[in-house]
Amino acid sequence: MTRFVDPADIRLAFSEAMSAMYRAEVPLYGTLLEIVATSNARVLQDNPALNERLAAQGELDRLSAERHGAIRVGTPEELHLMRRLFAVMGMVPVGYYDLGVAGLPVHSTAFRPIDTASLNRCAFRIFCSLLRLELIEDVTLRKQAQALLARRSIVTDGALALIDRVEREGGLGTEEAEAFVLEALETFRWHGEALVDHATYEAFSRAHRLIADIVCFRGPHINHLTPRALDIDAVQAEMIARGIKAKAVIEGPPRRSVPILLRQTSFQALEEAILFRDGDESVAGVHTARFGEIEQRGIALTPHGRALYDAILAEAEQARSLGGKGYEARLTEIFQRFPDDLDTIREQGLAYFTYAPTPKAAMLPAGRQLPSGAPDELVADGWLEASPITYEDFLPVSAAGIFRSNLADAEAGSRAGASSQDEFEAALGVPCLDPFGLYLDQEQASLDMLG
Ligand code: OOG
Ligand code: NI
Repeated sequence: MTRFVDPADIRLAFSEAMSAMYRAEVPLYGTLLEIVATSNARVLQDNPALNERLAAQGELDRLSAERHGAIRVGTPEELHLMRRLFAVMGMVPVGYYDLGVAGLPVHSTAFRPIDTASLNRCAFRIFCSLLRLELIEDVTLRKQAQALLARRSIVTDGALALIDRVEREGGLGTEEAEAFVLEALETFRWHGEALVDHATYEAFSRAHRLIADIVCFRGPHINHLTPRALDIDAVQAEMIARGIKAKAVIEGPPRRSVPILLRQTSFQALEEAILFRDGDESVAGVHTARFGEIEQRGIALTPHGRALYDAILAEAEQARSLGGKGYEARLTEIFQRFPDDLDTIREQGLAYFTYAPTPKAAMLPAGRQLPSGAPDELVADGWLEASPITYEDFLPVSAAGIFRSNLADAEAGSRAGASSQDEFEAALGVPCLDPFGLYLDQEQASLDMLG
């Protein structure tokens, strides 16, 4: 029997190759990685218990490694191709994010691993957005966009052949996996030459800067990578201290003793030199697309917890105009309504946990079962230990904030056509998995193990 390389190992090699490519192309991103590594090391030094826990979970080695990146594609066919390409690395679409409601002409999913062992091996995911061409109002411009997109092919022939092979045979051998990583990398490379002349670029830019970014280039260049920060506030402060243009506010919940969901911030997209084609001539210009981001993840919330989070955030939204410090203070104040200790969060059914027997339960004589009762009672009586499940997905309001801060002018307002998850999934060829369902399965699987 042929031995196939574990898709998680292909993903790991791919994420490392992407990181090296991005550091070479965007030196400021390398600086961000250094700041994160230094800050993470300091946190671990100050917090031996955390150090021990992460060591026990095998998380120290890849602590500061990238957790996600993002791309934007132009057509349903391109989205479909991305689904096939990421499947080779064990990444499947999870979640549907409609960014139309935030005034952005895209909708998105995240390609990610879903089982715990695979996530632990390499948690790398790709946030992938699809342009909604129907939201370009100007018909001529829309037709021009369609024509440009129809002409490009974003995956190399080599990558396509290997994707076909995985679909036919079930996997890749070592050499093929190595070849796949190199070929796949080409799709996400930066192109310093636009496909269009400067006037066309400007016309797309005026319609929306995202449209220009997606339509005017040869492929879906990776627009950021995101390492994991143990103390996102410290990294944000250090970026500012070094004169790096960081976002004014950290997206997501405020700093708390029990981190929930996801906190994110970024340095703003850089202005980069681009050559535009004007007939036979090349004309120099600039484009802003690429940035660096950091993330800090907390516990995954149940629909009930998420509803509370969303309500609080909606209330805080009005305070955005207060800017950095004012917004943070207001956010912290409003978030008082969200319980900030693990027991209360669990008892109120706000978040997901896995359950395991305590040492007391392990000492029960052979054949004796745990007493019956709800997990909460068994935790209260010292039979079970509850551990928080980490949130592995994204947040639409936060994503919109990250998008906006990286588009030179912060366009707001709504472009909401009807939300079109059905169309998105038709293009993908598979449904987007429901994140809540995945966390619930994980919680249930831990309970089923108790027998
Ligand atoms: C994606 C922005 C969203 C996140 O982490 O929420 C995102 C993009 O700019 O293409 O990456
Ligand atoms: Ni991101």
